[in-house]
Amino acid sequence: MPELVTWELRAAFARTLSDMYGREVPAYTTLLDVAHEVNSDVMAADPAAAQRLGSIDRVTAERHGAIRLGTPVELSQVARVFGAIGMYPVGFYDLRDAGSSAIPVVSTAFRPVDAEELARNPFRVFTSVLTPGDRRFFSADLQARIEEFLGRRRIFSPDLLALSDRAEANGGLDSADAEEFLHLATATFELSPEPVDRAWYTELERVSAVAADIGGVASTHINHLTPRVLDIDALYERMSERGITMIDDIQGPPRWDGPDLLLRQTSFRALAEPRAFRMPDGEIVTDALRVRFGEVEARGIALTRAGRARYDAAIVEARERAEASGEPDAVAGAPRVGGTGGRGAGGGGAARMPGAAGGPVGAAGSAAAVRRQEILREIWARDFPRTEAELDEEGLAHFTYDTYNSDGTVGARTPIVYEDFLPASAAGIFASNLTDRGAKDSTQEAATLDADWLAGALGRDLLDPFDLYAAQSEASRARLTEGPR
Ligand code: OOG
Ligand code: NI
Repeated sequence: MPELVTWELRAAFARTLSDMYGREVPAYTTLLDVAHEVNSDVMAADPAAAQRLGSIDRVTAERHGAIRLGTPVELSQVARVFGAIGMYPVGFYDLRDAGSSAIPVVSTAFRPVDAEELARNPFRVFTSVLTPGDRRFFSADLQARIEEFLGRRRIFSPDLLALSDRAEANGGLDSADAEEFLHLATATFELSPEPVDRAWYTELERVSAVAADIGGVASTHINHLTPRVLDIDALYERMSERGITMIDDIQGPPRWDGPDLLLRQTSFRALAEPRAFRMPDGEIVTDALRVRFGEVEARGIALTRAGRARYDAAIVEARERAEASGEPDAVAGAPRVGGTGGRGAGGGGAARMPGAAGGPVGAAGSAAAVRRQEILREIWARDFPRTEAELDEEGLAHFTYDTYNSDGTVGARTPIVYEDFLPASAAGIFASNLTDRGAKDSTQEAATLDADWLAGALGRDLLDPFDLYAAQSEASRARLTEGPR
């Protein structure tokens, strides 16, 4: 047995990454403090309810991060690094069409897959790759120059990859190797001090800030690290009280009096951080870039395909209704076009108080956001049952089962927590950090990039989240010894 087994290595990596991010992005530390406060309060009020979707130890340690890569080769390499810590690619997200902004990436999420592994440490990383072959965003000439630039950079060192392969093959690493792995892996995701080529960065920025963030620099970085909170509405208010301006909306399902479903997320905008730029004449100047931000999430029950179809339809309906009442970009939480960047944390102005417009508690920032929450709540009341039992009976959500009753019905069900992401919310998180929508020419041809393409790029199976939840539920039924089969 290696001295640190896979899950211990994963937990250690989540910690070293969190320590690094806390040192580099102080607002993240504030977010962690507030998340801890909120979680303690929710635990104190009702420990059983608080832990319905995971133990407090799991929730306290729980984080997700996000990275953005440039090429299929980089994707296959990061898959080895995450494979070393028991994280595998789950799900395909196409953000090119998921929102109203130009986001030229497709994505997956690396995470543990087995229930026991998730319970030990559920660290996950949302991982995106640039799509330079998509003509709606990039000309053939620009594609060639991007690929040339990205082909020259090396993000993952040979030492890190060798240690990763050894860890995956042996189910862990001995202490000295583990320390080296953690050091190299964490350093890979730090913000690089290397000067950024101003002209190249600006050229890519004209297409999309995301393209510049990925293809404009010779490195990658973790761009946020998200804690899990048991009451995201309370967190939103307390962050605002501390003077950190959150985006307008809590994305995903509304606050309501039924079970927590899927995932609710909100974020604060990237802070301006000093970066060195190399100007065309060779001079190095310091300017600011906004590339790292903060996000928090609350997790709910995993929906079945049928439940998810109902969710997706509800989100579309809510957006249409909000648009009809004059609020474009409503549910995605995207910024107004042409925003100047002044709405972020530290962007001046007092924090907005939620509910200031007289809206119900739980609505986020502005009067418009309050209205969007109301629309969502109306749709939820109409479309989703208010109890776990009904969600199960209608086949809308996933559960595990402990016993059968004598009449053949299930005696005790436990909801399966949603471990994945939501494309519309992800697009909203991207968009909330862009100051304009970039340029997307929809008359041009889209590149065909689907789950099979991504699996090929990763060099691994791409797992389907719905299949994973269904298998977990079925396995619990199969384990039942009493009752009908
Ligand atoms: C990833 C955004 C997606 C989430 O929580 O939906 C994400 C990114 O900005 O790179 O992290
Ligand atoms: Ni996120």
